[in-house]
Amino acid sequence: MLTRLLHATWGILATLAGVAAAHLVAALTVPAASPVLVVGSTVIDLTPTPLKTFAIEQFGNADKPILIGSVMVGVLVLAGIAGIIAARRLTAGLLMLLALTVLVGVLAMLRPAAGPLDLLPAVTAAIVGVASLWWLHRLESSGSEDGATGPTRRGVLIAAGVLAVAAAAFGTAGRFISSYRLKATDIDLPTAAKSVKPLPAGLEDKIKGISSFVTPTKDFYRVDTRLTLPIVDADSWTLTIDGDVDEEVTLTLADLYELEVIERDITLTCVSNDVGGPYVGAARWLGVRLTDVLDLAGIDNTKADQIVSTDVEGMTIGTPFSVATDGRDAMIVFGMNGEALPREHGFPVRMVVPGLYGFVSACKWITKITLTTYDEQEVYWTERDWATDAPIKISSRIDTPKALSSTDAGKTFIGGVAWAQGVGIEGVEVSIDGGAWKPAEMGPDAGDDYWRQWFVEWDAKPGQHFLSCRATNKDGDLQSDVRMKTFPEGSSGIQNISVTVA
Ligand SMILES: Nc1nc2c(c(=O)[nH]1)N[C@H]1C(S)=C(S)[C@@H](COP(=O)(O)O)O[C@H]1N2
Ligand SMILES: [Mo]
Repeated sequence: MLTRLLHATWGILATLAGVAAAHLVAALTVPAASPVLVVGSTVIDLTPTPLKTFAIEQFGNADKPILIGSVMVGVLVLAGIAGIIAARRLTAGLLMLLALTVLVGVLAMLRPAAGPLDLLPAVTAAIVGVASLWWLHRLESSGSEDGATGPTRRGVLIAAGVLAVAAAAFGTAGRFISSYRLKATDIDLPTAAKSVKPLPAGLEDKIKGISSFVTPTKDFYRVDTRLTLPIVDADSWTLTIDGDVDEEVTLTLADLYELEVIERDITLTCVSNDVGGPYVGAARWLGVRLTDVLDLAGIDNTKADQIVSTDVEGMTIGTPFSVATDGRDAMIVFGMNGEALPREHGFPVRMVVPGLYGFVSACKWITKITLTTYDEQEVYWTERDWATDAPIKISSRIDTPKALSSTDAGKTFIGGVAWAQGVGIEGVEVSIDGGAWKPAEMGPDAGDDYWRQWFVEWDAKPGQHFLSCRATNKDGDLQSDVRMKTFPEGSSGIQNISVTVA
């Protein structure tokens, strides 16, 4: 038993050294081609939609660390088995390890937009992993053949220690290099042709716990399929407009800056945001009009009904052509809240279309815009049965008090935010313990594409209470009370929270 454990450890150590060396090589070349991330991304892409929705809703932004952890555990179990097999038949154990790295290599190359460099980490893992396992077993078996246990045993242990230290060093170096390369790059942003007024002060100073009127960039929700952030170089980045256009064009960042630069306040929402959920944020976006960009390629004669955005890694997002070109402020964005777009949110350039959920509009790290039809091309989410045309539903959220929290009895506030991008929020009503709907006081209005804060005063009496809110847009449409799940076109229903007053 003990020897088995030891042999499993050899397999695990050899694999760790291989994976860490590969991670280092990936950090220097293509970070996303690191073996654990390749397996993780494949799992994400193959995960059935209901499970993915469940993971996003249950684990929130912890879904990725949980996934990486599980992949790592899976890999190490297989590595342990390879170690045990190698003790019986060295070739068989080595072949098993090799087969694992070949699988990683194949998965790496199957990723959209993969280039030859993507193979390098898997090759590194194969060489380092297989050589390490061979080394450990050779040292060990040379010991047992001689019958000399002492010094050779020590030799194996020293070798094991060397591998452990090497793995830790490779891993740390990889992390260090990645984080260095991920540092925000300085770019000189242009200013908007017509400067927009600073936003009025929000209610956050008055109503403790309410979402701030502008979401600070560092707190802005992040939803994407990626395990590592793409490192895109702003100087060599280009945006190509192709497909059913008069003439294909390719633009640099400097070319974009030549167009009329606009700045808009827009609230972004994820289709995976359940009633009362966190995947919504409001920011001031700097960029150019999508239609100005499309006009450079010429779209007067186009028969396209879908705009497909492709990111630097080949991920695709499809936007209804008629919606994006109906006069709303659909944007190609390079600035967020007065700074360059952070890597998390699409550096150097992304799309933002007010009124459409992010998964059908807000492609980050965009590099190509293709005018096509829904018949001709399916994109990432529609391949997974999500809706193609998904307008954001009227919605409102209670930020304070928090669901299931306890509050002191006495005068307090119930407050939150509401959004109805494109039409704008007229008002919000609140119901306490199922009582009559009572209008809330509204915060400032920064335009129809932006959310509004709201609050009511509440004289909270001891006991358990139920609080609900609902919004009305400027067309007089009331937020739907029909309960719908996030899949396939966004949640609806009335948030109803329970709080305890003591
Ligand atoms: N390239 C790319 N762009 C993407 C995604 C993605 O997975 N990859 N996710 C989309 C989704 S589902 C949403 S809700 C928004 C979220 O943008 P944020 O992370 O900046 O908040 O980005 C969209 N753009
Ligand atoms: Mo989303």
